[in-house]
Amino acid sequence: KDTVVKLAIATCTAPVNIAVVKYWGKRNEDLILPINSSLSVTLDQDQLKTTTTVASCRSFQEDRIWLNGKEEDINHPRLQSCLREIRRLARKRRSDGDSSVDVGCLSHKVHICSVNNFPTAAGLASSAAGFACLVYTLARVYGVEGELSGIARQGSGSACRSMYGGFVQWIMGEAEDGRDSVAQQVEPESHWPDLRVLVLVASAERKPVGSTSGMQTSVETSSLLKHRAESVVPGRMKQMIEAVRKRDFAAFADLTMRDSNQFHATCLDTYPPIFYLNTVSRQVIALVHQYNRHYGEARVAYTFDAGPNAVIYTLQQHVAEFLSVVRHFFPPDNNGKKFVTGLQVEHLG
Ligand code: 2P0
Repeated sequence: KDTVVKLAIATCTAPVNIAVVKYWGKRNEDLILPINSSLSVTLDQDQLKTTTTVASCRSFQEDRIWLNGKEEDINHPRLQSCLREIRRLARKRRSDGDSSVDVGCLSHKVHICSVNNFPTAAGLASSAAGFACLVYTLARVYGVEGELSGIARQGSGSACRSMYGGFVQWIMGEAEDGRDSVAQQVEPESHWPDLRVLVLVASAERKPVGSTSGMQTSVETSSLLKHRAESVVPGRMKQMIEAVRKRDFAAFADLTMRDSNQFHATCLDTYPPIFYLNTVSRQVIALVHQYNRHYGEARVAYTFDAGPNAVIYTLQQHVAEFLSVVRHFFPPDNNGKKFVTGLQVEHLG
């Protein structure tokens, strides 16, 4: 019996989320506390997602991590924050009498293996799905349940929103220690079944300025960002939640596009300025407005994160027609279109 080695193992998946009210700027860099609340839609589990396996074993000498098959540095401060906080929570729950916490595992090292099902060429932020998945899977191995978005937040801000499905808000909170800066589901995924997401890839290149350093410079230099956080986002969050609750696509689309535009305006107001959109992005913006104008109503909405690729929100009944319009104006080249399971990812020209 001495040769039996106890191994605890869990595999989980977490999807990417796409914000319609954007997070941009921190008030606390270490705890990852934002200057404004944000709201996003978490994609389906069968779309863009991260799959993570965590194994814990007495014979492991050290914590280790592999991302997409390549071993990475486990000492990354944000990884360390997540590991430390989950272990701290597990110990606390255990001392509070929660018998589902696996005490044996707690003293063991972990091996973490994480893969994305989408090509990095799609240029979509993977840190949200990645840290959400890591925190959730670690929690499973240790037997911890309940509110974990505050820990995922410490891996990457946007990760806290991927801890829930459907329509999710990240409440900025007020506490200095971040205890009230957590994600909350506004409506479940089943709430708006005909809402669709398309990803239009305008460039597969790496973004020139990463989100973390980009938003830091914006906080330091952009007065527009301060105005946005203090005077625009609070009202917009209320309006967006109402649009989602009522399934009012026209209002949802209008708020989504305005918020994306204001986020990119704050990037331009940052000094030196940050340019995430390119010529193709601007053509997509013009096309969407022309398409909506043609019908006299908002049928399609664009939103852009820290890169030139457009994420399109529309309703199921408009997908085929809008895609045919996109293909007409951006005929696929020889590299052609790419499809990611369940979600249409279209490469533009
Ligand atoms: C968002 N983005 O709300 C916004 C819109 C990009 C543009 O959240 O420093 O990778 O890890 O907290 O979460 C990207 O920022 O930054 C992001 P960190 P994160 O989705």
